[in-house]
Amino acid sequence: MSAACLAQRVDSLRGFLVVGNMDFSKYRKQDIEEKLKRAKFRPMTLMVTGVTGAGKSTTLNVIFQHDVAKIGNGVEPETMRLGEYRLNDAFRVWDTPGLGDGVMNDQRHKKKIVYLLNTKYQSAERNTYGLIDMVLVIIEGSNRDMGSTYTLLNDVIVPNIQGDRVLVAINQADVAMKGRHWDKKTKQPDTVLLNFLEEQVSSIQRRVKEATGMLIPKPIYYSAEYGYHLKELFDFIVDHMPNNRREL
Ligand SMILES: Nc1nc2c(ncn2[C@@H]2O[C@H](COP(=O)(O)OP(=O)(O)OP(=O)(O)O)[C@@H](O)[C@H]2O)c(=O)[nH]1
Ligand SMILES: [Mg+2]
Repeated sequence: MSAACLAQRVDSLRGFLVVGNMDFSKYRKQDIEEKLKRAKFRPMTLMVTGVTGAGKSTTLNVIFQHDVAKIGNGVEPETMRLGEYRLNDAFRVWDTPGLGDGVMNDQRHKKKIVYLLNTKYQSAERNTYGLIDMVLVIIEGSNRDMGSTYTLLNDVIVPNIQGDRVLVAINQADVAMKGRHWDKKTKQPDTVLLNFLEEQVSSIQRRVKEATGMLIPKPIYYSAEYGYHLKELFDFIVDHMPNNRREL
């Protein structure tokens, strides 16, 4: 076996260990296919966005079960380019660079995201539609940089895609209370942290409404690092898939 092949095996094994035997390329595939058939478009294309260090790339790596996206050290922004990943022939995801990376870089990153949100394709009937069907905004559980999240929502997301195509999810549930009340063995929060996360969900939904005017579905919380609520994250996305193409 070549070194590259071995490395890939190790990577996929790591993903396997994190989320058990969950294979997201097959999970709810039939359901997704049926939704797309009714909506008359294919594939479903999701853009993942959020401030730098929120865990966008980590989330994609566990869903795809190997290292598709480069993960940062939490200080320097890691993803600098837009990148497309295919989970299967019905579902694609675009990873994006995170805001909160200094004024100049943020301008550059915003431009890339706006460009992606305005990228069009032509259907067989020669109508044009937006490439991105839906946006997932990832927030980190500790709420370190909510200012950048609101800037992202207000300056980039709201003006460029319909609000009912936007979902918010809270990652890093394990460190939402600085690592307290998280059981590393069972990979679960205790009741104190659970209550805290539930409150956070309501407060973020309310704060997003106040800051942007958008009424988003109740966000879910998860931990990409521990594979906690990843199935719920995927369900959240599939359950909110749009039922038509995006007019542009
Ligand atoms: N504790 C904890 N750390 C996490 C979790 N998810 C990601 N991280 C860590 O957070 C850091 C940043 O993760 P990335 O996935 O690179 O973040 P990103 O959102 O892609 O960042 P940019 O590419 O810079 O926009 C890494 O050190 C991850 O290991 C999580 O659920 N819990
Ligand atoms: Mg990244």
